[in-house]
Amino acid sequence: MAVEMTFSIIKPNAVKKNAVGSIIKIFEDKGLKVTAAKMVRLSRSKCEEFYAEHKTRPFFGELVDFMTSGPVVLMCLKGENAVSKNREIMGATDPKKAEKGTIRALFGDNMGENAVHGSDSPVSADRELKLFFESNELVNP
Ligand code: FUP
Repeated sequence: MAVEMTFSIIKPNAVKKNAVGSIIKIFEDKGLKVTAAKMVRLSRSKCEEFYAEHKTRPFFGELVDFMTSGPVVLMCLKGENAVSKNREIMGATDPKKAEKGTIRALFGDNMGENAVHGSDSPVSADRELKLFFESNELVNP
């Protein structure tokens, strides 16, 4: 088992429904620690860079519209196997298919507005954390 850092976003629909605290509590109760966090409104260009791998997908425009529609919470989560643990805690991309008790089952509205993002691999986590945090913001607290 390795201690890892992963990148998490609480998406605009979850911020709008006042679920920031409830979502962070779930991460903490399951053993992940928030080691960096900021609430921001993403610019279109930063959001397009973040989701670059989906650029040619039909839902890309809608996804960027949604992710820039209101404030989001950007976080670094740390813990044993943080990348895969976070994916388990989040649940499946489609909230209708997400296991009971997962964040997406609890707070997701649909495939796009699915409450949270979480890095899908340690390599993605590294890229995504560097995109949104300075290295001095990620020093172990
Ligand atoms: P995930 O890793 O679970 O966030 O899912 P993906 O990387 O497959 O999708 C990235 C984002 O695109 C997700 F937030 C959901 C959104 N998406 C859609 O809006 N429609 C789709 O058909 C697939 C994904």
